Amino acid sequence: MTNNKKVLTWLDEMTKLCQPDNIVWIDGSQAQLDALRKESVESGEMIELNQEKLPGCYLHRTAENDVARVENRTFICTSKEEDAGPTNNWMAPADAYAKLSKLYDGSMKGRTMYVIPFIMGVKGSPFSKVGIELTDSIYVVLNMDIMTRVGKDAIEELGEDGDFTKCLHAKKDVDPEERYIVQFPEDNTIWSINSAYGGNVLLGKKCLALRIASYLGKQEGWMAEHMLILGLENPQGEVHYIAAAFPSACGKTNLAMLIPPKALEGYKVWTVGDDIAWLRIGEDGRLWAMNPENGFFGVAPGTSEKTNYNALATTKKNTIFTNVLLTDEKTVWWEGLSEAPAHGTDWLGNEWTPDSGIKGAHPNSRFTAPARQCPCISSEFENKNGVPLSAIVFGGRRAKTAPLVYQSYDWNHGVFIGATMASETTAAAAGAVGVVRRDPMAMLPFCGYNMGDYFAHWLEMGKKIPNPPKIFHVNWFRQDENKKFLWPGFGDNLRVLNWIVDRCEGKADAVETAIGYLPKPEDINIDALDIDMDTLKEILTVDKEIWKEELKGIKEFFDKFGSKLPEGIKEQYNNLEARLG
Ligand code: OXD
Ligand code: MN
Repeated sequence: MTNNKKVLTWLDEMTKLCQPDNIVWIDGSQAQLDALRKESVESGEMIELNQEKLPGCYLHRTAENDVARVENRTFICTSKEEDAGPTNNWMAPADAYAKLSKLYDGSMKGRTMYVIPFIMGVKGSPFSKVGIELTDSIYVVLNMDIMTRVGKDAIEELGEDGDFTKCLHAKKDVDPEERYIVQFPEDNTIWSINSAYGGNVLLGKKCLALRIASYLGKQEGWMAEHMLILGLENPQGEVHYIAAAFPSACGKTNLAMLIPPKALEGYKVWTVGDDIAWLRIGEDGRLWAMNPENGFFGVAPGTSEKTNYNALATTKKNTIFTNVLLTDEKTVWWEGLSEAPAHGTDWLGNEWTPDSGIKGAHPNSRFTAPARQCPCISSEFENKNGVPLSAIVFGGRRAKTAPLVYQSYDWNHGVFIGATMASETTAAAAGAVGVVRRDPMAMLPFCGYNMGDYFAHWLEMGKKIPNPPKIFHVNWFRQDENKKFLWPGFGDNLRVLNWIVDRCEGKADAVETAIGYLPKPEDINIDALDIDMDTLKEILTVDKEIWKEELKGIKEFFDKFGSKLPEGIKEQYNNLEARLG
């Protein structure tokens, strides 16, 4: 399919290593993909769902031990350990290649190796990057076809001499003890072995679009961020674009696809991306954002018509479900979707009833769905130039510390706010509840290099953007003394986004506090909301004593970075300390 010598040489090398019986190039044609779907159903790798109710939809079950990303098996392999930094696992590249080569050796004997050329981004866009994934899994091929742009277009984009990310995946025995997800940023290479679960094997997503891309972005002067992108249209038809980063369990997908409450009729939220944003400085001096993905790899449990109508609607056709419950009529179900069916087959393939005492769908079960099927997909989703950002929003789940919303004083202060992002653990995750986890820019598991250098890159970018987006922090999760949530969240978060946009437009006033600019309570629209002014005032308070405690946690976290912590961040820390008195 290509004469690109770099591709052919690498393919030859990897073929000798993995020794597949056959090699199949994925051209992206429907005929080829249909044949693969048929083959995977015949082999049992996928289950065809009820084609009347869910046309083009399939179910896949992973191994019981292979249901999530594995951060402790994920490595950043740079020549120098300090370039991976204190928050990443590190191996020397030579050691990693040697160790993993033994595992890949002959791993595809008796199997087919699929060669998937793919583009992260739109063909012909200055943002886009090409990757080629070699895999022995049809599930990976079919998911990559949804999540990225695969086939001939990618080969054309690559050209005769273009560079690409070399992605190698072998399913092998799915042995968790020998599972590795390894990034070699200096070689633009990703090696994944012994897993067949989405985040570990769809190498365009977290591995390329965040870990490798963040490294490339630092070299090339752009940014790869773990952010949703949305367009907020006001009743006058004007659209402002916002990118937002949240740790998990903060409602990122819901925000990306927000449905305005009745009281805010005339507003619309358009989804440009639900997970990843690549940011570049535009010719006009603004920061522009593009979603490099082509689909959503969303968490199923909790998704319902009520919580996220748009996400659910996106999954009604051409979707691959992973580890959800199969109903007797061959449709799908998960906890939080609707009333439980009386009988079905659980994610492990066992007979299930609501009395089984275990969940029907795995808590991290997923849907892989084409973004274009989303009812609120933005008209700019495939714009080669991306969309210009008015605001960047960071968020976290904090019971007391962070107010509903605040704005940074300037770019550097905004970088500090992102770098000190944190969330309190919920009962959904194993371990103690309410423990503060620091997750700078929600990039902790996804930054492909030393996070100290990453903060420095953010500060450097700020110097180069003539007209930067304003930076905000939100917290939908403030609680009262009885642990009751004080803010309704979901669609009503639009009320906060509106204040953010008003600030960007210079239309709203603010109160200057120790941590940043806060809204005047009367500037947040609470029409038709079951919330009174006193509650609103409460969630807009900043308790200096709590923030002084917060400073200690921030310091402890920053100390990890030693001399890599940029002066600009230290300065912001000192400023905050001084403002808190
Ligand atoms: C995801 C994640 O799956 O951030 O998007 O873990
Ligand atoms: Mn994510």
